[in-house]
Amino acid sequence: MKQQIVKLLKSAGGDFVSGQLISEKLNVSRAAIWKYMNALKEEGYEIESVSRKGYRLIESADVLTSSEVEKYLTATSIGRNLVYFKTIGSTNDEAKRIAFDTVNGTVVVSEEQTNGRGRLGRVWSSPIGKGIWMSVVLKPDIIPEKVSRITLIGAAAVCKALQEMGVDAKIKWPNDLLLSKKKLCGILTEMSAELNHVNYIVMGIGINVNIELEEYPEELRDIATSLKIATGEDFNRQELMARILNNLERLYTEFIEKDDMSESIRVCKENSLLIGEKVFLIERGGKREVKVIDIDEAGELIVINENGEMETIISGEVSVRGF
Ligand code: BTX
Repeated sequence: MKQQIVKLLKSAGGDFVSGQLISEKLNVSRAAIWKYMNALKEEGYEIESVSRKGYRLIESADVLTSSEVEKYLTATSIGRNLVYFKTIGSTNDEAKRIAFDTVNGTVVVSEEQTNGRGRLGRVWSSPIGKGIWMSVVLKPDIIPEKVSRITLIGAAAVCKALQEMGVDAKIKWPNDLLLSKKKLCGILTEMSAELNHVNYIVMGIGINVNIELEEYPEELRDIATSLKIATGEDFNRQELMARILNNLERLYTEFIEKDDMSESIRVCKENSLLIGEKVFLIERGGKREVKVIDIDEAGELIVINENGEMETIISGEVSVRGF
Protein backbone atom coordinates (compact mmCIF):
# COMPACT_ATOMS: atom_id res chain seq x y z
CA MET A 1 0.00 0.00 0.00
CA LYS A 2 2.83 2.41 0.88
CA GLN A 3 4.25 1.87 -2.60
CA GLN A 4 0.92 2.63 -4.24
CA ILE A 5 0.63 5.84 -2.22
CA VAL A 6 4.12 6.91 -3.28
CA LYS A 7 3.21 6.21 -6.91
CA LEU A 8 0.05 8.27 -6.64
CA LEU A 9 1.86 11.19 -5.02
CA LYS A 10 4.61 11.04 -7.65
CA SER A 11 2.10 11.03 -10.49
CA ALA A 12 0.83 14.39 -9.19
CA GLY A 13 4.24 15.90 -10.03
CA GLY A 14 4.59 17.86 -6.77
CA ASP A 15 0.93 18.97 -6.55
CA PHE A 16 -1.40 18.12 -3.69
CA VAL A 17 -3.47 14.94 -3.83
CA SER A 18 -6.56 14.98 -1.64
CA GLY A 19 -7.11 12.36 1.04
CA GLN A 20 -10.51 11.75 -0.55
CA LEU A 21 -8.94 10.85 -3.90
CA ILE A 22 -6.33 8.56 -2.34
CA SER A 23 -9.01 6.88 -0.29
CA GLU A 24 -11.21 6.29 -3.36
CA LYS A 25 -8.44 5.15 -5.68
CA LEU A 26 -6.77 2.79 -3.23
CA ASN A 27 -9.85 1.82 -1.27
CA VAL A 28 -8.47 2.67 2.17
CA SER A 29 -9.83 4.76 5.02
CA ARG A 30 -8.62 8.31 5.65
CA ALA A 31 -7.25 7.17 9.02
CA ALA A 32 -5.23 4.44 7.34
CA ILE A 33 -3.81 6.92 4.83
CA TRP A 34 -2.67 9.13 7.67
CA LYS A 35 -0.87 6.14 9.21
CA TYR A 36 0.81 5.22 5.91
CA MET A 37 1.95 8.82 5.43
CA ASN A 38 3.61 8.77 8.84
CA ALA A 39 5.30 5.49 8.01
CA LEU A 40 6.60 6.96 4.74
CA LYS A 41 7.92 10.02 6.56
CA GLU A 42 9.72 7.63 8.92
CA GLU A 43 11.33 6.01 5.88
CA GLY A 44 12.67 9.41 4.84
CA TYR A 45 10.10 10.72 2.36
CA GLU A 46 9.34 14.41 2.79
CA ILE A 47 5.57 14.74 2.62
CA GLU A 48 3.61 17.92 3.30
CA SER A 49 0.06 17.61 4.56
CA VAL A 50 -2.33 20.56 4.53
CA SER A 51 -5.91 20.30 5.69
CA ARG A 52 -8.48 20.47 2.88
CA LYS A 53 -5.70 20.20 0.26
CA GLY A 54 -4.29 16.79 1.06
CA TYR A 55 -0.78 15.45 0.70
CA ARG A 56 2.18 16.50 -1.42
CA LEU A 57 5.47 14.72 -2.02
CA ILE A 58 8.28 17.24 -1.61
CA GLU A 59 11.24 14.97 -1.95
CA SER A 60 11.75 11.30 -2.62
CA ALA A 61 13.91 9.60 -0.09
CA ASP A 62 17.28 7.97 -0.62
CA VAL A 63 15.78 4.57 0.13
CA LEU A 64 15.92 1.23 -1.65
CA THR A 65 12.18 0.60 -1.77
CA SER A 66 10.58 -1.00 -4.79
CA SER A 67 8.99 2.24 -5.96
CA GLU A 68 12.41 3.95 -6.04
CA VAL A 69 14.53 1.12 -7.48
CA GLU A 70 11.90 0.28 -10.09
CA LYS A 71 12.69 3.50 -12.02
CA TYR A 72 16.01 2.01 -13.08
CA LEU A 73 15.02 -1.64 -13.28
CA THR A 74 14.82 -3.32 -16.68
CA ALA A 75 15.09 -6.88 -15.39
CA THR A 76 11.79 -8.69 -15.70
CA SER A 77 12.14 -11.27 -12.95
CA ILE A 78 15.09 -10.49 -10.67
CA GLY A 79 14.14 -7.65 -8.33
CA ARG A 80 10.50 -7.44 -9.36
CA ASN A 81 9.49 -8.89 -6.02
CA LEU A 82 11.41 -6.65 -3.64
CA VAL A 83 11.11 -7.20 0.10
CA TYR A 84 12.25 -4.05 1.88
CA PHE A 85 13.38 -3.53 5.46
CA LYS A 86 14.67 -0.46 7.20
CA THR A 87 16.59 -2.68 9.59
CA ILE A 88 17.08 -6.43 9.88
CA GLY A 89 19.59 -8.92 11.28
CA SER A 90 20.80 -10.29 7.96
CA THR A 91 19.13 -10.16 4.54
CA ASN A 92 20.60 -13.61 3.78
CA ASP A 93 18.87 -15.05 6.85
CA GLU A 94 15.56 -13.45 5.89
CA ALA A 95 15.91 -14.60 2.25
CA LYS A 96 16.55 -18.16 3.43
CA ARG A 97 13.54 -17.98 5.73
CA ILE A 98 11.19 -17.09 2.87
CA ALA A 99 13.02 -18.88 0.05
CA PHE A 100 10.79 -21.95 -0.23
CA ASP A 101 7.61 -19.91 -0.49
CA THR A 102 8.77 -17.06 -2.64
CA VAL A 103 9.32 -16.64 -6.38
CA ASN A 104 12.64 -16.96 -8.20
CA GLY A 105 14.34 -13.58 -8.36
CA THR A 106 12.95 -12.24 -5.09
CA VAL A 107 15.29 -9.68 -3.55
CA VAL A 108 15.47 -8.91 0.17
CA VAL A 109 17.09 -5.55 0.88
CA SER A 110 17.64 -3.60 4.07
CA GLU A 111 18.94 -0.12 4.82
CA GLU A 112 20.87 -1.60 7.74
CA GLN A 113 21.92 -5.03 9.00
CA THR A 114 22.49 -5.57 12.69
CA ASN A 115 23.93 -9.04 12.15
CA GLY A 116 25.38 -8.83 8.62
CA ARG A 117 27.46 -11.92 7.87
CA GLY A 118 30.50 -12.69 5.77
CA ARG A 119 31.87 -16.14 5.05
CA LEU A 120 32.71 -18.58 7.88
CA GLY A 121 30.68 -16.58 10.37
CA ARG A 122 32.65 -13.37 9.92
CA VAL A 123 30.91 -10.06 10.59
CA TRP A 124 29.86 -7.76 7.70
CA SER A 125 29.55 -4.13 8.73
CA SER A 126 26.32 -2.70 7.25
CA PRO A 127 25.65 0.87 8.42
CA ILE A 128 22.24 2.40 7.80
CA GLY A 129 21.46 4.03 4.46
CA LYS A 130 25.06 3.96 3.25
CA GLY A 131 25.38 0.75 1.30
CA ILE A 132 23.47 -1.87 -0.59
CA TRP A 133 22.82 -4.91 1.59
CA MET A 134 20.70 -7.31 -0.41
CA SER A 135 20.07 -11.00 -1.02
CA VAL A 136 18.73 -12.54 -4.20
CA VAL A 137 16.73 -15.78 -4.09
CA LEU A 138 17.43 -18.00 -7.10
CA LYS A 139 15.90 -21.35 -7.93
CA PRO A 140 17.96 -22.79 -10.76
CA ASP A 141 17.54 -26.27 -12.12
CA ILE A 142 21.24 -27.17 -11.82
CA ILE A 143 23.30 -29.70 -9.92
CA PRO A 144 24.80 -28.52 -6.59
CA GLU A 145 28.36 -28.75 -7.98
CA LYS A 146 27.64 -25.85 -10.31
CA VAL A 147 26.38 -23.49 -7.61
CA SER A 148 29.78 -21.95 -6.89
CA ARG A 149 29.68 -20.52 -10.43
CA ILE A 150 26.72 -18.34 -9.43
CA THR A 151 29.04 -16.33 -7.16
CA LEU A 152 31.22 -15.47 -10.16
CA ILE A 153 28.16 -14.46 -12.14
CA GLY A 154 27.23 -12.18 -9.23
CA ALA A 155 30.73 -10.70 -9.12
CA ALA A 156 30.61 -10.06 -12.88
CA ALA A 157 27.18 -8.41 -12.56
CA VAL A 158 28.45 -6.07 -9.83
CA CYS A 159 31.59 -5.30 -11.85
CA LYS A 160 29.57 -4.46 -14.99
CA ALA A 161 27.13 -2.28 -13.03
CA LEU A 162 30.01 -0.35 -11.47
CA GLN A 163 31.62 0.11 -14.89
CA GLU A 164 28.35 1.52 -16.20
CA MET A 165 28.56 4.07 -13.38
CA GLY A 166 32.16 4.95 -14.19
CA VAL A 167 33.98 2.84 -11.59
CA ASP A 168 36.60 0.22 -12.45
CA ALA A 169 36.71 -2.25 -9.60
CA LYS A 170 38.85 -5.37 -9.52
CA ILE A 171 37.47 -8.82 -8.83
CA LYS A 172 39.24 -10.86 -6.20
CA TRP A 173 38.16 -14.36 -7.19
CA PRO A 174 35.70 -15.60 -6.26
CA ASN A 175 33.61 -13.34 -4.07
CA ASP A 176 35.04 -9.87 -3.49
CA LEU A 177 35.40 -6.66 -5.44
CA LEU A 178 38.15 -4.25 -4.51
CA LEU A 179 39.16 -0.68 -5.26
CA SER A 180 42.81 0.24 -4.66
CA LYS A 181 43.22 -3.19 -3.04
CA LYS A 182 40.58 -2.42 -0.40
CA LYS A 183 37.29 -4.27 -0.10
CA LEU A 184 34.34 -2.54 -1.75
CA CYS A 185 31.94 -5.45 -2.10
CA GLY A 186 31.53 -8.94 -0.71
CA ILE A 187 29.33 -11.76 -1.94
CA LEU A 188 28.04 -14.57 0.27
CA THR A 189 26.32 -17.41 -1.59
CA GLU A 190 24.42 -19.96 0.44
CA MET A 191 22.22 -22.82 -0.70
CA SER A 192 19.80 -25.50 0.30
CA ALA A 193 20.21 -28.66 -1.73
CA GLU A 194 19.52 -32.37 -1.92
CA LEU A 195 22.07 -34.76 -3.39
CA ASN A 196 21.20 -33.96 -7.00
CA HIS A 197 18.90 -31.02 -6.72
CA VAL A 198 19.20 -27.40 -5.64
CA ASN A 199 16.19 -26.19 -3.64
CA TYR A 200 17.32 -22.58 -3.66
CA ILE A 201 20.35 -20.33 -3.66
CA VAL A 202 20.59 -17.11 -1.70
CA MET A 203 23.20 -14.74 -3.06
CA GLY A 204 23.97 -11.98 -0.58
CA ILE A 205 25.67 -8.90 -1.98
CA GLY A 206 27.07 -6.14 0.20
CA ILE A 207 28.44 -2.96 -1.39
CA ASN A 208 29.89 -0.01 0.47
CA VAL A 209 28.47 3.00 -1.33
CA ASN A 210 28.37 6.30 0.58
CA ILE A 211 30.22 5.28 3.75
CA GLU A 212 32.82 7.74 5.10
CA LEU A 213 36.06 6.33 6.49
CA GLU A 214 35.31 7.38 10.07
CA GLU A 215 31.99 5.53 9.91
CA TYR A 216 33.85 2.21 9.77
CA PRO A 217 34.93 0.50 12.96
CA GLU A 218 38.63 1.10 13.57
CA GLU A 219 39.68 -2.42 12.53
CA LEU A 220 38.18 -2.04 9.04
CA ARG A 221 39.66 1.34 8.11
CA ASP A 222 42.78 -0.12 6.50
CA ILE A 223 41.04 -2.91 4.61
CA ALA A 224 37.64 -1.51 3.58
CA THR A 225 36.72 1.25 1.18
CA SER A 226 33.52 2.67 -0.35
CA LEU A 227 32.61 4.42 -3.58
CA LYS A 228 32.47 7.68 -1.60
CA ILE A 229 35.89 7.16 -0.01
CA ALA A 230 37.48 6.20 -3.34
CA THR A 231 35.96 8.91 -5.53
CA GLY A 232 34.91 11.66 -3.11
CA GLU A 233 31.42 11.54 -4.62
CA ASP A 234 28.00 10.38 -3.49
CA PHE A 235 26.53 7.60 -5.61
CA ASN A 236 22.88 6.90 -6.38
CA ARG A 237 22.24 3.64 -4.52
CA GLN A 238 18.91 3.02 -6.25
CA GLU A 239 20.48 3.18 -9.69
CA LEU A 240 23.44 1.02 -8.73
CA MET A 241 21.22 -1.60 -7.15
CA ALA A 242 18.99 -1.78 -10.22
CA ARG A 243 21.96 -1.95 -12.58
CA ILE A 244 23.37 -4.89 -10.62
CA LEU A 245 20.04 -6.70 -10.83
CA ASN A 246 19.70 -5.93 -14.56
CA ASN A 247 23.16 -7.35 -15.29
CA LEU A 248 22.60 -10.28 -12.97
CA GLU A 249 19.40 -11.28 -14.73
CA ARG A 250 21.09 -11.26 -18.13
CA LEU A 251 24.22 -13.16 -17.07
CA TYR A 252 22.29 -15.61 -14.91
CA THR A 253 19.74 -16.35 -17.65
CA GLU A 254 22.53 -17.06 -20.16
CA PHE A 255 24.00 -19.53 -17.71
CA ILE A 256 20.75 -21.27 -16.78
CA GLU A 257 19.15 -21.37 -20.21
CA LYS A 258 22.18 -21.82 -22.47
CA ASP A 259 24.77 -23.15 -20.03
CA ASP A 260 26.83 -20.18 -21.18
CA MET A 261 28.85 -18.17 -18.70
CA SER A 262 31.40 -16.91 -21.18
CA GLU A 263 30.59 -13.23 -20.63
CA SER A 264 30.78 -13.61 -16.84
CA ILE A 265 34.14 -15.37 -17.13
CA ARG A 266 35.42 -12.73 -19.53
CA VAL A 267 34.47 -9.96 -17.08
CA CYS A 268 36.08 -11.87 -14.19
CA LYS A 269 39.27 -12.40 -16.18
CA GLU A 270 39.56 -8.91 -17.62
CA ASN A 271 39.11 -7.36 -14.18
CA SER A 272 40.93 -9.98 -12.16
CA LEU A 273 43.10 -8.85 -9.30
CA LEU A 274 44.74 -12.25 -8.99
CA ILE A 275 45.82 -13.38 -12.46
CA GLY A 276 49.61 -13.13 -12.69
CA GLU A 277 50.00 -12.75 -8.92
CA LYS A 278 51.51 -14.98 -6.26
CA VAL A 279 48.91 -15.64 -3.56
CA PHE A 280 48.41 -17.76 -0.48
CA LEU A 281 45.70 -20.38 -0.58
CA ILE A 282 44.23 -21.04 2.83
CA GLU A 283 42.71 -24.48 2.98
CA ARG A 284 41.67 -26.83 5.75
CA GLY A 285 45.12 -28.39 5.65
CA GLY A 286 46.99 -25.09 5.98
CA LYS A 287 48.45 -22.33 3.87
CA ARG A 288 50.56 -22.56 0.70
CA GLU A 289 51.83 -20.15 -1.91
CA VAL A 290 50.86 -20.53 -5.59
CA LYS A 291 50.96 -18.40 -8.73
CA VAL A 292 47.62 -17.65 -10.36
CA ILE A 293 47.68 -17.96 -14.14
CA ASP A 294 44.07 -18.04 -15.30
CA ILE A 295 40.36 -18.58 -14.66
CA ASP A 296 38.96 -21.42 -16.77
CA GLU A 297 35.59 -21.61 -18.54
CA ALA A 298 33.99 -23.23 -15.49
CA GLY A 299 35.11 -20.34 -13.30
CA GLU A 300 37.84 -22.28 -11.55
CA LEU A 301 41.18 -20.76 -10.66
CA ILE A 302 44.19 -22.20 -12.51
CA VAL A 303 47.40 -21.97 -10.51
CA ILE A 304 50.96 -23.25 -10.60
CA ASN A 305 51.63 -24.92 -7.27
CA GLU A 306 54.78 -25.16 -5.15
CA ASN A 307 55.97 -28.17 -7.19
CA GLY A 308 55.62 -26.30 -10.48
CA GLU A 309 52.50 -28.27 -11.42
CA MET A 310 49.28 -26.84 -12.80
CA GLU A 311 46.31 -27.15 -10.45
CA THR A 312 42.63 -26.24 -10.57
CA ILE A 313 41.08 -24.60 -7.53
CA ILE A 314 37.32 -24.65 -7.08
CA SER A 315 35.78 -21.67 -5.33
CA GLY A 316 34.33 -22.40 -1.93
CA GLU A 317 37.30 -24.60 -1.04
CA VAL A 318 39.84 -21.92 -0.27
CA SER A 319 40.50 -18.37 0.81
CA VAL A 320 43.00 -16.29 -1.09
CA ARG A 321 45.35 -13.94 0.76
CA GLY A 322 48.44 -11.85 0.29
CA PHE A 323 47.86 -10.81 -3.31
P1 BTX B 1 34.15 -12.28 3.80
O1 BTX B 1 34.14 -13.34 4.86
O2 BTX B 1 34.98 -12.50 2.59
O3 BTX B 1 34.53 -10.89 4.41
C1 BTX B 1 34.29 -10.56 5.76
C2 BTX B 1 35.45 -9.72 6.25
O4 BTX B 1 35.49 -8.48 5.57
C3 BTX B 1 35.33 -9.37 7.73
O5 BTX B 1 35.97 -10.30 8.53
C4 BTX B 1 36.01 -8.00 7.80
O6 BTX B 1 37.41 -8.14 7.91
C5 BTX B 1 35.73 -7.40 6.44
N1 BTX B 1 34.54 -6.53 6.44
C6 BTX B 1 33.47 -6.52 7.27
N2 BTX B 1 32.57 -5.60 6.88
C7 BTX B 1 33.08 -5.01 5.79
C8 BTX B 1 32.61 -4.01 4.90
N3 BTX B 1 31.41 -3.41 5.04
N4 BTX B 1 33.41 -3.66 3.87
C9 BTX B 1 34.60 -4.26 3.66
N5 BTX B 1 35.09 -5.22 4.44
C10 BTX B 1 34.34 -5.60 5.49
C11 BTX B 1 32.25 -11.34 2.30
O7 BTX B 1 32.63 -12.14 3.37
C12 BTX B 1 30.77 -11.51 2.03
C13 BTX B 1 29.93 -10.42 2.63
C14 BTX B 1 28.48 -10.51 2.24
C15 BTX B 1 27.65 -9.43 2.84
C16 BTX B 1 26.26 -9.47 2.34
S1 BTX B 1 25.35 -8.05 2.75
C17 BTX B 1 23.87 -8.76 2.30
C18 BTX B 1 23.94 -10.22 2.73
N6 BTX B 1 23.46 -10.41 4.08
C19 BTX B 1 24.44 -10.84 4.90
O8 BTX B 1 24.30 -11.09 6.12
N7 BTX B 1 25.57 -10.96 4.19
C20 BTX B 1 25.39 -10.64 2.81
